[in-house]
Amino acid sequence: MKRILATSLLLATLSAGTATAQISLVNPVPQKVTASGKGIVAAPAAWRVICDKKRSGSIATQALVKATTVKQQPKAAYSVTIGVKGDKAVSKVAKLIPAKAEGYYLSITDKGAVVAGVDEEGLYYGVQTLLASVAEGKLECCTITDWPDVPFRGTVEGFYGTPWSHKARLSQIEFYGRNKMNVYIYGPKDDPYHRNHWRVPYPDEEARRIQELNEHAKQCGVNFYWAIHPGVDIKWNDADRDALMAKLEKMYQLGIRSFAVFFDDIWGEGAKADKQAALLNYVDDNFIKSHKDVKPLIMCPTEYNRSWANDAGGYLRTLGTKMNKDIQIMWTGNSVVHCIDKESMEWINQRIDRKAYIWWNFPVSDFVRDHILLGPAYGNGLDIANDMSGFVSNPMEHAEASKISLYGIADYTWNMKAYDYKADWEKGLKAVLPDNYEALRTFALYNKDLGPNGHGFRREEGDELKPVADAALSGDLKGVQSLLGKCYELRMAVDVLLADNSNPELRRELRPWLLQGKNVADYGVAVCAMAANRKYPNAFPSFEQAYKQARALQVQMYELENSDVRHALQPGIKVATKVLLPTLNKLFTQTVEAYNKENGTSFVCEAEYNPYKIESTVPQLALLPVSVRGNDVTVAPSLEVIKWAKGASFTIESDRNVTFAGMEFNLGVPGVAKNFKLELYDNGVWKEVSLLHYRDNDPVIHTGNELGGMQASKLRITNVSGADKEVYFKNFKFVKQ
Ligand code: 14T
Repeated sequence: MKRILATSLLLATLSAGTATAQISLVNPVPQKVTASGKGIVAAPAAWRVICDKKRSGSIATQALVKATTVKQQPKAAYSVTIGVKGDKAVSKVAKLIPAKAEGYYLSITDKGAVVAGVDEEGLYYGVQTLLASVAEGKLECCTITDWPDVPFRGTVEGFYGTPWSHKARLSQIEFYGRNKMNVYIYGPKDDPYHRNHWRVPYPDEEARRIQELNEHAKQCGVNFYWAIHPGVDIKWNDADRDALMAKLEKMYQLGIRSFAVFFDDIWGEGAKADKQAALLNYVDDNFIKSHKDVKPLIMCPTEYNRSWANDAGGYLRTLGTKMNKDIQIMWTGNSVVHCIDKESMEWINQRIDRKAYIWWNFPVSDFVRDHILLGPAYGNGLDIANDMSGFVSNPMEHAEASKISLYGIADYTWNMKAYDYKADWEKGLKAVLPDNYEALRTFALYNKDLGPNGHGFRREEGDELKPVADAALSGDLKGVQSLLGKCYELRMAVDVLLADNSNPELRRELRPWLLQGKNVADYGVAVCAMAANRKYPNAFPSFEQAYKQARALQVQMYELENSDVRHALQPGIKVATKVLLPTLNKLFTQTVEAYNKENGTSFVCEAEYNPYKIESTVPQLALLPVSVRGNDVTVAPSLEVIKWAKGASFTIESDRNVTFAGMEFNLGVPGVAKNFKLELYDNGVWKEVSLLHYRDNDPVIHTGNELGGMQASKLRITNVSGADKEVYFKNFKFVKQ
């Protein structure tokens, strides 16, 4: 056994990056590159910038001046000539500039470079390409003609949960500029001045921060869109119309020049298409168009995806016909979380009579907070560039980790036909963590899928592992060895990342998943040792030793999920759930079963350790994770409207008897306690416990005093109203003694 371990250790190799041409460092992939002259030469240590006087203050010039890779020297031999079409400096190449918005022409030789933009944006992007291509001290002689496929590219900070920090936003914006994305829509659901208190102006400190973000965005060539979400309680009267105008005007005073209005995730009065259209036309005519320097208005409709669109109700067609054509309309696709294809673009564009502005709900993880999504951005059609007005991604609350897929979204939206998501992913990982790229790659391999979720959106994870998994499960010792190698590889990657100092923010975000990755890898080593021991019964560790360790790691995985490492409302830490962990669990179970059979023993062969199980005839509740923290047992909240059919129930079962101290839950609707029955199961009988609200307008449901001290192994809540009910599942908790 010792020998087996050593060999697999030696054989476990990490895939190393290969040396490639400099242009490969440029993101996004340029439209046209022609190699020329001397090929790859050493980058100059210094260069001098030549441009028309009026260009000296432009952001492209500033980006060159601020560059750390190559110094500015007025007498340097290497010249960088930059300008916008019409400038004297670039008159010689004027004809070579592509006639496409934000396009540029770039020529790099060993003597000098010329960057000529069709506009200021194009010039800025040409400079970004030049800077990226000298990043590693080399320079590739070539000419590039380049432009973006999609006019608006970037992100919408539109998720629920902890909004990004100010520092994270500054870093994001910088990243967008570098990767040629031009949109950041600020719309965090949990900013009170964006949504719940949309009428209230920002306090000074918050206003100053938004101003700083906006200024920074300008420097990075990014349009900072400030979004407002008035639908929660808007009245369709002059007072609220004026309140909206006043708030927008205030934001304009702060320097904001791009705006969005969101009507997502609301119902009732706020959700009426004709009212929304009339209001936005008013805003468009009297605010957006009256300021010459403001970008076209973006709106997010209430029916923002096909599965929610009630075609007969005519909501989308009303927006399409009544709303000014220059107002852009957002769209998430066939459902809330979905990839976009040609057919779905045609469907929506017909209805809204304009090109939809895609809001892609990836890599957002606010509905699967137990996962972190480090996989590539793939699945959208490569033939839909001309069908959309914009494409933004809704990312994770983990800003730094989101950059892996955002790097891909930058690439996809710039040059769709050339988008190769696998190659892009490798580049993205390098861009996010150049010093420890291999470790990040290995770890990311096990953090791609979302696990089962209400939106049914899944991602590939672990396909490359399947042959190894099958071999190991078939009892082939070589297969077990290879699986062991994978576990070591993961273990090593985790340790490297846990000590990485090159991107401390990324390390902080990944930490819970890294700690779980360590558990999974250690568990894998123990399970492989158990399996190997079936062939070499006298080797170290013995079956029983390895079994004991595997069991201990199952408990540790469970305990970590329920520890302080995660926020109470965001329980669970899941890693490698698609292939690796299920494989290890299967191998554990089959190995224990075989051992028990042969030896007449009765070691527990179930792999998953969780004392609580949910069962529910309300499908939306059946998959919610249960977590424990001290004496509190919590069920994760859901973001959805829950369709709770009459007679349907929700049951939590424990593997032992629990003594209850208290309980409360929130179905989001005041007064619904009377529609539900709570029962506890003890010794073969169900006993009812009363439910009540403390206040009329308070949705929280409490239990009667009789609960305290009761013992039970199951708890069941049933809709006894005699009718189907629509509720929420905002909070659910009981407390043990
Ligand atoms: F505005 C939209 F385009 C949109 O996607 N809205 C939200 C978004 O903020 C959130 O991050 C995303 C992923 O959870 O989905 C939307 O939120 C939902 C989706 C639901 F299905 C909220 C409640 C739901 F029931």
